[in-house]
Amino acid sequence: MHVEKEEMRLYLVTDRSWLGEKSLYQQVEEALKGGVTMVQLREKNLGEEEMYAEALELKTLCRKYQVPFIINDNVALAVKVDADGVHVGQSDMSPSEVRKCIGPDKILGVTAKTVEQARKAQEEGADYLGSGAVFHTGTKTDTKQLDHKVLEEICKAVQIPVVAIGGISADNVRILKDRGVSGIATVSGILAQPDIGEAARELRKLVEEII
Ligand code: TZP
Ligand code: MG
Repeated sequence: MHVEKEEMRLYLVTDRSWLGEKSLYQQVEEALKGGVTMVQLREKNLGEEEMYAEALELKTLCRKYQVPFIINDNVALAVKVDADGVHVGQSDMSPSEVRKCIGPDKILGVTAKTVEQARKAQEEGADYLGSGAVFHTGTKTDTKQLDHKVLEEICKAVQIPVVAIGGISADNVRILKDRGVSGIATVSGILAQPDIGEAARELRKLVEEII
């Protein structure tokens, strides 16, 4: 499915590291109220049944706010809960395989760190790309920083929207201006903040200013 560039402005990627007293559901709802335009469930250590229940709950929540709900890596789960799409990295199932499983109407997101990967992902049916890490991040330790010149080249090389990810906060988001991204994706820029709704509101405002 084609994804609108406006839907890619502020992409929340979940992480249970920052739960505190709140549930992930509560956190995601606060972020949605603050203006998040897309949500990705990214779970690395949850059992199958718990993940199914959580994915179903979050999908229903995102539908209420009319925001696309994407699942990281787990194509079978995405199909099972009828999520709006799947996001895969370079070492996950190939984009063309994922497309076969999810069909033409779902959103397919692919991580691309080079122009070559970006072009290939687009050819294989990706609807959007995630590129990073654009700044230092403590959230994903096995990722290298992406030169912003390369980010710009990736944006120029494809027609589909590109979101920048990695270490983005209200303090540095302006640095991404003029590189051609359609939006930003963040974990800690929203979920690690004391007021999640306010953090989302501020980031959304800043993103709109630089796009
Ligand atoms: N992919 C590249 S960087 C990253 C992912 C999933 C982590 C982003 O987390 P944060 O907290 O926004 O730096
Ligand atoms: Mg992955």
